[in-house]
Amino acid sequence: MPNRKKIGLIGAGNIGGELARLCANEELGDVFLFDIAAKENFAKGKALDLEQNGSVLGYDAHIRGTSSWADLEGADVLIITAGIPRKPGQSRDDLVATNLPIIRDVAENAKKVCRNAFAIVISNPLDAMVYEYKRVVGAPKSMVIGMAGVLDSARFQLFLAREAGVSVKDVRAMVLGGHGDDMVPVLSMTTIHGVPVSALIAKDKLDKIVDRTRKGGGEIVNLMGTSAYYAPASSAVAMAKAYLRDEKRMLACAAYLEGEYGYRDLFMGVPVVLGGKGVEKIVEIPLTEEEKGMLAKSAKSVQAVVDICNKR
Ligand code: A3D
Repeated sequence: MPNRKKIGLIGAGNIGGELARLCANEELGDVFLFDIAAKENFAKGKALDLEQNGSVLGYDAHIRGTSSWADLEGADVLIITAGIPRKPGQSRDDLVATNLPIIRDVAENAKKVCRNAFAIVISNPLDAMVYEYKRVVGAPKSMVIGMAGVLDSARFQLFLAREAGVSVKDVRAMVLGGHGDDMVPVLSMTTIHGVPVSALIAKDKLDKIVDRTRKGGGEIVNLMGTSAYYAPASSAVAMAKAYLRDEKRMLACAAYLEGEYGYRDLFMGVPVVLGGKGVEKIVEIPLTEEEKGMLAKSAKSVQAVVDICNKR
């Protein structure tokens, strides 16, 4: 089946299951839902349920649950959610101790069986985990990316739409920087169908929305006791689709920086053009002095977590 793409989903938990459903529904390729040996049957069960779902919904995708890396041989795309999600009261950075060894294990195996795959990392703390994945695999910067900005921008857009009383479809916004509490919602570039958002929403309301966006992940963790998974999965699938279908989408993603925005040897959320060659371009947009300051603060936080990882 030379034309069928192979998609490896590493981690068959909440996001992994939703990723499999979306990839199958869009018929992006054959899906391998991977988890640790203790959860192989769980992954197999989810895969079977989702294949049967295709008979009802009318999609035809092969979905296999597995705990064998050999099944990932030659995968075109890997989406990595392996690790634990946050619990109420935890920060994303609290996950380093658990998720760092997991991401190293995943990267070591990916390096052996599918080092050329376009890899999208979702595991938290995102910017440090995607850095570690790239470091271990030794993949080119165009082929490794972190999912956060699409999700954070989606949250920001929703809150703005609800406040302005308009459809979320008409709000355009981008959230840059690290995937932490000091992420940078770029207000200067945010519009409602081309109209600057500051003309339609009062400053005090905008400030509250920026704050809610920054804490958007925590809000859901506090409600559900675990991380969000529908919107995170949709965000990653939008990125995978941009690669598989050479869509040239401009999306906010955690990309490896080599001087862009004044940062080097760091993954952080920036606008990128995603197409058939992976990260085809990092787009440098003009930021206000205030936004540059916020980005600097965010970069410092990301670097601090990377430094912790480098010492372990
Ligand atoms: P969960 O439902 O617990 O699934 C994670 C799965 O990873 C579990 O089934 C584990 O068994 C599996 N796993 C553990 N170790 C390995 C390993 N070595 N190899 C393969 N699989 C393994 O979590 P989830 O799906 O809700 O979240 C997954 C990750 O995404 C967490 O780290 C979350 O914090 C993160 N997350 C990130 C965002 C971003 O926006 C970046 C949003 C939401 C969640």
